[in-house]
Amino acid sequence: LNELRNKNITVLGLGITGLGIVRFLLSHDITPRVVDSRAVPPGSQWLADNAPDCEAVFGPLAQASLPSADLIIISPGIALFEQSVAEAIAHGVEVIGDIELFARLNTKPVIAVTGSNGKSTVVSLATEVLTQAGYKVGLGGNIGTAALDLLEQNFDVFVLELSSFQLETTKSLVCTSAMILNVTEDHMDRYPDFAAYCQAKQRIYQHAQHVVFNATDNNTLANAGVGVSVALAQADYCLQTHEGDLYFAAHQQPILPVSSLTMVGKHNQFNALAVMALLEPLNLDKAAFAAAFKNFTGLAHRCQLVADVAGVKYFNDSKATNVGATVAALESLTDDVNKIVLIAGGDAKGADLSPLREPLQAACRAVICFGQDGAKFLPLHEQSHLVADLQHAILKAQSLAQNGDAVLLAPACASIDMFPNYMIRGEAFCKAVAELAP
Ligand code: UMA
Ligand code: ADP
Repeated sequence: LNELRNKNITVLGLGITGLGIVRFLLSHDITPRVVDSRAVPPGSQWLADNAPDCEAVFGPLAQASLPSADLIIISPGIALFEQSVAEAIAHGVEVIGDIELFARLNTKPVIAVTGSNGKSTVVSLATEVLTQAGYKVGLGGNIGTAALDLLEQNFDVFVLELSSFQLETTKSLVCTSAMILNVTEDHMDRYPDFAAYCQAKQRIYQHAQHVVFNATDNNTLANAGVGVSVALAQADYCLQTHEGDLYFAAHQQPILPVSSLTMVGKHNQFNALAVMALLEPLNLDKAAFAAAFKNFTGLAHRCQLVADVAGVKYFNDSKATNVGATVAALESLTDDVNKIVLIAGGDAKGADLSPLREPLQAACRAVICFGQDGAKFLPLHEQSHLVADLQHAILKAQSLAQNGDAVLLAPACASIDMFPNYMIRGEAFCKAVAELAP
């Protein structure tokens, strides 16, 4: 911290992350300069009310003279290749993220998770297990709480969900345990290619003491090739039949029956195994896992059964904001329903949608699409219909779904073209479904 005191610090971005950084620095009597390209960033009112002495520059970054800083602490929503940031880096300015600052100051164990899908579910379930085991857990990062807001709250252990954006600007994080759950295409508007996205995720393993990877996804392997593997079959942590029942097993030992997990779907069984593997170094009692697996019913907007209208089940998976998550939803629902009418579309973030073709062909009666990139779904299924908005999509889906089918909102796209975020999109879906006449 003393090192920071002598520096001219610019906090770049004033959203959740930026506010976390500013609050932390101010609490240590360090007054940064605050810059955001938005005219009125989310934290501007807080800053005006609580830190009127902080110099704030809101608006085009070119006017913020970033190269004059000694240190820029950047928010994950701003790319390092952004021209003004790139100029500052070329000028020799050190640029780090909030997780890097957290890492430099933290002394507690960190369990960290990245991946394209399942991060929030895995960190939330891990937190529940640790809580059941009596730990005071600081859960934060990409899941929504800035890590620096947690740092000084006297937690026993931190569980961090880390995005590729956060990892890009992190180099000192020592993880007690770390995992890349999976890597499927996402955020292609922020990376030159898929390899660059994978590389960003790999940074989670840099100083990890216990590496966990997905045995079915080579992109999750650490460069050194070491680690504990997780998969539904043939891995250190996998499913295993024991006395006629399917079990979550660790190193060939059955630990708990799969029926002890309240969450449904194969991907959630994988997530439960991931949690067990991640927490291996802590040697927790089996009872903590049993209690957490039972209590944890899953997060909202992830493959959530919303209603059953005239023999058709409606699922809200608004958090399926990329192709991989939509494929997981289709695969996990096919066991329980006849055919699926999928509602998809929004901002595809530059993704290649073609990997959806086969799962759509296998599982779907029809595809109803809408939004900015809705038309891109049309060639993927012969029964596809482009409609104006989510409301029309639900009505069209209802008209096509048959008894025993599911209507699934799993858009494979971000919501920002038509909604403030995926939660509001999911809530709009739930509300419209509630109003459907049987
Ligand atoms: N922005 C500007 N100008 C700026 C700063 C930001 O236009 O000067 C824009 C960004 O492009 C972005 C938005 O503002 O569209 C928010 O960016 P931010 O960096 O201010 O975001 P925060 O509010 O700090 O929230 C971030 C994460 N957001 C992103 O990485 C975009 C949150 O994850 C995270 O919960 C929070 O930090 C706490 O760690 C959200 C997210 O969408 C849920 N993450 C992506 C994902 O999960 O796919 C990576
Ligand atoms: P993230 O935080 O990585 O976005 P979430 O737990 O919020 O992950 O889930 C996001 C989406 O991914 C949801 O649609 C969910 O059903 C799906 N999902 C959850 N776990 C997995 C997994 N292990 N593999 C693929 N998809 C998954």
